Amino acid sequence: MRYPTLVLGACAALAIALPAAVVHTKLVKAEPGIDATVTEAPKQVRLWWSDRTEAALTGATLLKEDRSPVGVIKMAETDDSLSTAGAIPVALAPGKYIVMWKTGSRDGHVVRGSYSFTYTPAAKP
Ligand SMILES: [Cu+2]
Repeated sequence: MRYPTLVLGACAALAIALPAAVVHTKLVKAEPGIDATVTEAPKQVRLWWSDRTEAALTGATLLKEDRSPVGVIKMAETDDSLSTAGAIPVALAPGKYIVMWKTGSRDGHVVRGSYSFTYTPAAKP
C-alpha cells in the first residue's frame, strides 16, 4: 500500500492528533467589533478567543489605516476567561484603525492576526 507523500510541520502533525480548531486559538469576537463602525471613540480593545489564552502571550498594537502606529495595547485578563482587554493609550481621532493582535495557542505557537474598525463620530444636530 502506498501512502501519499506529505510534508508535515509540527503544527500539521498536531492537527492530526487534535481537531485543527482546537490546536490554534482564534479570535472569535472583538470590541470595537470586527469591521464595525463606532460613533464614540473607543477607550479599550477587548478580544474574545476560541480558547483560554495566556495574558502574558497576548498583546495588540493599534495602527492607523496607513499602518502608522498609534499605540501598544497591553492586554490583561478579564472576568471572562475567554477574553482579554486593554486600554487604548491615546484619544482616537476619527478614522479607520487596524488592531494587530497576537496570542499563544495551546500547542505553544504564537498566532497573529488583525482586524479593522472605523470610528466616525455621530453627526451633531
Ligand atoms: Cu501550531
